[in-house]
Amino acid sequence: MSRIHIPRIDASQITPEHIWVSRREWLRQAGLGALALGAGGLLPSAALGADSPVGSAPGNPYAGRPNPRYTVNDKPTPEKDVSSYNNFYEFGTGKRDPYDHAGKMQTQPWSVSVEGEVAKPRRFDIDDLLRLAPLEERVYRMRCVEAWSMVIPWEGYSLSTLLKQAEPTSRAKYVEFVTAVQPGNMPGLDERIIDWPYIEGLRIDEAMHPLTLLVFGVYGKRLPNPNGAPVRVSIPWKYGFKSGKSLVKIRLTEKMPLTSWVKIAPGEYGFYANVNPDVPHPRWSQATERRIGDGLFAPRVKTLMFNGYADQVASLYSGMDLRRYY
Ligand SMILES: Nc1nc2c(c(=O)[nH]1)N[C@H]1C(S)=C(S)[C@@H](COP(=O)(O)O)O[C@H]1N2
Ligand SMILES: [Mo]
Repeated sequence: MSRIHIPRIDASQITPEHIWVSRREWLRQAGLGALALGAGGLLPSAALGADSPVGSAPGNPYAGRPNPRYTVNDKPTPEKDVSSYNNFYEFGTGKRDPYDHAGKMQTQPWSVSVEGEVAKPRRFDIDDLLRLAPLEERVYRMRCVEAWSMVIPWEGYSLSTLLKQAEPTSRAKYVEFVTAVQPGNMPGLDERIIDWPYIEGLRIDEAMHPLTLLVFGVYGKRLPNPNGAPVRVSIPWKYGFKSGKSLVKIRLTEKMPLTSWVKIAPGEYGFYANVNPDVPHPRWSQATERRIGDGLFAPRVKTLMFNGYADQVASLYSGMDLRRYY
């Protein structure tokens, strides 16, 4: 294992906590903005349904403020494809299985514990998490290891915001993501492909990178169950399998976690799993991808190094042999 690179964070990327507008204040401003423009972008809170975590707040709690710094210009994938063409093996291995079966997953109440190498271990319920910071809308590319891709407008905030709350110790070198297991509600658990729960992980500097997003919504709405309700991560420069859905635990560790796909097939899936058109999967090329929603006859798209995020993340891997650390 090569040495750990400490991320360089320039001051402009750090938002001091005292200048965060409170979530309620942001919602108020968003509401006034929409009224001033005459836009009909706000949903009555009743329309959010009984499971709306902040149902009493005015406006739509999932309409994050667009963050152009972390938004790509590609045309977003149609909303119906984002939730109906998917991988979520807890519900089966078919691309439509999550859409057909994830409705039974219980997402309320829900909490996420942050533990391990932290000074302040804590369990956050969903309301706590939503109150931590205003949501941003970021349109991210998503590239599955199976060579299909999407462009998804997520609503969330940087995972670093949450991790800082727990105060990682100097021994925290990795972050492990543990996702939900609900026997009875997840028909895919019977297929014993994965030793449940589904586990993923990042190096600490990857986890603290501002692009690594803790996601609560998509398309301005609460996350649908097939996309990992009520909270998941999105790491846009890595293959989709790194982005664990329906998180229940985040554990900071000194040792590299043994992640689900590395455990199943270490010769095919590495811990890093950075999108890399130059390193083929042993059984297929990673040079191009099929954009879901473009139609079956649309030309394939060239896959970009780090999924197009090289300017932002390549420095995390300087000096590493990316053929070896795939
Ligand atoms: N818990 C869990 N998370 C998961 C998976 C899974 O099977 N279980 N599949 C991964 C894979 S392979 C992909 S491509 C993405 C797909 O979901 P998304 O389109 O909502 O990002 O979820 C990832 N996260
Ligand atoms: Mo995937």
